[in-house]
Amino acid sequence: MAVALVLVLVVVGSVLFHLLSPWWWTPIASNWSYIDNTIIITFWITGVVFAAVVLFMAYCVFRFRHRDGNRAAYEPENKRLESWLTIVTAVGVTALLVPGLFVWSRFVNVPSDATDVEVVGQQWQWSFRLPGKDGKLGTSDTRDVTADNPLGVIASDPNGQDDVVVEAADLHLPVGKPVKMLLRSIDVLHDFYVPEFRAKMDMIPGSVTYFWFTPTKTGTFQVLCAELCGQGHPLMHGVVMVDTQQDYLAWLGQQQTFAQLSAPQQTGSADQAPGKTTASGLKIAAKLETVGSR
Ligand SMILES: [Cu+2]
Repeated sequence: MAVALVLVLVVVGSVLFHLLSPWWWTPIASNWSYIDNTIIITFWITGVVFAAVVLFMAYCVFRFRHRDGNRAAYEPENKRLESWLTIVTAVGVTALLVPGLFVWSRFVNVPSDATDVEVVGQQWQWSFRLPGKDGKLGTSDTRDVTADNPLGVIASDPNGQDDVVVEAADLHLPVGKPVKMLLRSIDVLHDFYVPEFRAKMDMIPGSVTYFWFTPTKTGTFQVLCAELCGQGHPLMHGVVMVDTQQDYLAWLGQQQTFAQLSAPQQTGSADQAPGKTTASGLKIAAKLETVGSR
């Protein structure tokens, strides 16, 4: 009896927690309402099945409890029950999977007018690269990463010279314009995640993964790393600011291109490269100290 009551309380508690909980999704700021809809469908199916199974268990515990003189009927096969359960399970699993397939097909089919934006993850910071006036990103290679070329842009590729490099700083995007996020990692697995955009994907050293989205609201959004990537993982934050077209162009005008960033190296400013490395190293060391003291 007590067990049956506990099972009922688990169901009632779970439903109440869901309805009254103050924690819910952040307001959406991209075109991916399909993803929210898919999660809601999944939530309803798994929620109804959870409540039905646990309440049925509570009913059985109560209804078939031990009573002196009662004997259980032995019924190893029940064709009708088995086919009924198979059909219901098949329908449920199909309803869980099919909406996801439709959303996935939209997710990986990038609109032709999407602008490329490269995101580079490394322990434990985010950097970005935008195509310059030619509209093309130059090729890159992790083997070319140095203090002066933090993203490993291949210097001999003319397409890369005008690329805008945003190292360990905020990314800006124009509102209402589709972007294709090209995701690279130069050390371990990371995962670029902005909750408001709903889209996210793992970044795998040695390959370029991608997703696309259209920012639908201006504002400042936090970037999180959604893949455990080492000691500094919880501090791997970044910022994406979605601007009006005018603000975006103003920001873009202030950014440095790969050619500009590589220029001091050629003129022989000897102190610059080691100074930069030390600053970046100190920042990470300071972050780690904070992690250690928690
Ligand atoms: Cu990470």
